[in-house]
Amino acid sequence: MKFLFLFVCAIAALHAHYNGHAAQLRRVWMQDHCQQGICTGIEIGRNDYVILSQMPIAKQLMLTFLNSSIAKIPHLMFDTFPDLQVLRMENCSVETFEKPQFEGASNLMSLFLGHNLLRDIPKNIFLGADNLNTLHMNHNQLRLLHNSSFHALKELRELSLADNQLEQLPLGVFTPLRKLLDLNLGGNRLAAFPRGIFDRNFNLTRINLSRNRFVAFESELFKLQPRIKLLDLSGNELQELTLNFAVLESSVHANNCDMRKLTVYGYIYELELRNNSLRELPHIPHAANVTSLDLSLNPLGTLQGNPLRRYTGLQRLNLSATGMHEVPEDVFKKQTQLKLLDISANSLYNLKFALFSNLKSLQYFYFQQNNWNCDFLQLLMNSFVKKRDISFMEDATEPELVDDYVDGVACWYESNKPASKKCSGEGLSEAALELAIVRNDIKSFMEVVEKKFVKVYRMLDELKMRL
Ligand SMILES: *[C@@H]1O[C@H](CO)[C@@H](O)[C@H](O)[C@H]1NC(C)=O
Ligand SMILES: *[C@@H]1O[C@H](CO)[C@@H](O)[C@H](O)[C@H]1NC(C)=O
Ligand SMILES: *[C@@H]1O[C@H](CO)[C@@H](O)[C@H](O)[C@H]1NC(C)=O
Ligand SMILES: *[C@@H]1O[C@H](CO)[C@@H](O)[C@H](O)[C@H]1NC(C)=O
Ligand SMILES: *[C@@H]1O[C@H](CO)[C@@H](O)[C@H](O)[C@H]1NC(C)=O
Ligand SMILES: *[C@@H]1O[C@H](CO)[C@@H](O)[C@H](O)[C@H]1NC(C)=O
Ligand SMILES: *[C@@H]1O[C@H](CO)[C@@H](O)[C@H](O)[C@H]1NC(C)=O
Ligand SMILES: CC(=O)N[C@H]1CO[C@H](CO)[C@@H](O)[C@@H]1O
Repeated sequence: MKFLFLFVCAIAALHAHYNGHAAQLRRVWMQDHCQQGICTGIEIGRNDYVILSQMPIAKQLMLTFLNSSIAKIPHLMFDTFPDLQVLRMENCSVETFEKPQFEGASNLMSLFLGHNLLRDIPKNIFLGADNLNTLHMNHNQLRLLHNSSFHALKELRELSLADNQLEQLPLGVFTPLRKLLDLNLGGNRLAAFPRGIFDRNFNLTRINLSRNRFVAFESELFKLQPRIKLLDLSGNELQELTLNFAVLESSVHANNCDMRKLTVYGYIYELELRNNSLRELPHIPHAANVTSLDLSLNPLGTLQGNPLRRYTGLQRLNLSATGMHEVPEDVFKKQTQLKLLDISANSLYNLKFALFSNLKSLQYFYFQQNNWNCDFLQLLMNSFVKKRDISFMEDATEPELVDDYVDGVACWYESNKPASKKCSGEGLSEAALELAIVRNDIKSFMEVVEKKFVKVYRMLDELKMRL
């Protein structure tokens, strides 16, 4: 009986929807293509009207489509698989939705439609999928959303719209998503949000806005969210950022932003600020609560004026490639809980041992890719690193004009002094500093030259092609 009903429906729908179009009625028997929930080699065109089975197939909870070209989710999908909870149709060239698309999909919990060709999420399209929990539509070609694109998704927890072409969002678009926890809008073209766009999403805790075009960010937008766990603002055009949250529970990422100044009010525990233009440490009244701080690839220079004194709870600190020529001896005085310290890829020649006196918890110390004096480095290894059984890293690539290695870490002898003279680790001669700087200049000069050569060769190749 059910089959008959289905079939009649199908024919009726066919007439209703495709009157005048070159619609094709096709049978794609799922049992021929699917094994244990994995379906391969299915082709469904834009105008096909497919029947998937003679009977509804019960107890099929998950379906994954591979190597298939499916212009649209078959109309009878959820009639054929009434128990379906997870549907994966990624990288299947899905280009459009059909209306109604999710009728009977009330068991559907997760829908993965990433890496397809969708351009639009029509109004009210999710009617019927009222228990959907996870929706991924990353890597499609979405440009615009409607204010009712997500209507009916009152149970949705996780939404990814990453890597689309969204430029603006309409004000009511997230309103139906009362339970939304995790929103990924990374890799779009957003420059601003309408004020109040998240005012109904009280449970939102993870927000990914990386690789967009934000030049400013207003934490006002999230004034109703009591606890933010993750905020990713990497790859935007922010120059100055002020965050004002009650609690930022775990992490803020703001890499590659050209950011010069950061201020955070409220509590924050992890900060990843790699590859920005920071010349000073972030200003954080509650710095004592920060446990992890990544400042690598920022032009901080030598840390004068004891800038870490308020960061008393730090456990991980990355100062790799921050342009340090020396490290002031009292800079880590308050870091008694520091477990990991990375000062690699700077221009350090030696350090003062007083630096280590309060680093009682240190377990990982990375200092490769510097301009170490060999005598100092030997001393550092023997009287600190190995003595305390601290992990370190070797130099992976051979630096220019290297003199020697100590336990795999490159170093140089001071050319004007006998190599055997023990370096006390105290003081830093002007000449040595200059030498270190010159070495660094040579290093970057070589890099530039190499890049230029690659470019010249590429241009030559292109010329050849054209001739
Ligand atoms: C997908 O197709 C390729 C070739 O077209 C084939 O090598 C591969 O095994 C197929 N994968 C599956 C899971 O069927
Ligand atoms: C998508 O599938 C095609 C074959 O159907 C394959 O060649 C391609 O690598 C896949 N892309 C991704 C991102 O999975
Ligand atoms: C949704 O957008 C339409 C125009 O596309 C507008 O007329 C309507 O008022 C909007 N509804 C809400 C709730 O914002
Ligand atoms: C944010 O989303 C992008 C794109 O999907 C991803 O590469 C990145 O890892 C995400 N960030 C975090 C912190 O998960
Ligand atoms: C740093 O960011 C710039 C763009 O701001 C990018 O071109 C570069 O590859 C990044 N470097 C690293 C090591 O991430
Ligand atoms: C912040 O750190 C202080 C001192 O370590 C601690 O007493 C306080 O409970 C922390 N506050 C939060 C919200 O984590
Ligand atoms: C420190 O930062 C550099 C550059 O971003 C990165 O390569 C390195 O892995 C980081 N160190 C640790 C211990 O994570
Ligand atoms: C999972 C979760 O955080 N749920 C909360 C969502 O927000 C409501 C209030 O709007 C809370 O009552 C829930 O606990």
